[in-house]
Amino acid sequence: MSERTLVLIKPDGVERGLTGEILRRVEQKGYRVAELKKVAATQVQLAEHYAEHEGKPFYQPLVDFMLSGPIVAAVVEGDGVISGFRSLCGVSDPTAAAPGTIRGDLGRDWGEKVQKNLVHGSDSAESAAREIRIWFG
Ligand code: IDP
Ligand code: MG
Repeated sequence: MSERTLVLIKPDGVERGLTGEILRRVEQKGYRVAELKKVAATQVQLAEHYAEHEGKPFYQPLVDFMLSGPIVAAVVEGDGVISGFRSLCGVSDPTAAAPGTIRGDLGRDWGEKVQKNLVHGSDSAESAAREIRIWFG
């Protein structure tokens, strides 16, 4: 089986009506959306998903943001998709993210304690396996 990554369209992306545009970019790149669902994240899922960031100043704002509305979770498949989707996303800070990327084209700084940057993508094979388990069981 080819590589799989966990993609989340965060509450800002869903709220702004960008779900289709983000999935379009994934599909247009040639990746396959293998699983897709709209969910309300739970505290337990987010504590596990963002465990590496616990204790950082943006941790609680990040969790509150992820609880603020529905998210769309997807498993995306294709050779090289883990780093390939990170490239499609651009860097975390939407102001610095390059034009042509999801965060660079569609995101901006809103002056909040957490950067609302539309999407999450797993950063390694280990993270992908762990995160797919959290969101898809
Ligand atoms: P990533 O989503 O690009 O992998 P991470 O460093 O894993 O970025 O951080 C998780 C999320 O936390 C980011 O996507 C962003 O929403 C938020 N975040 C990260 N660093 C900061 C920061 O310095 N200030 C505010 N929010 C941040
Ligand atoms: Mg990360």
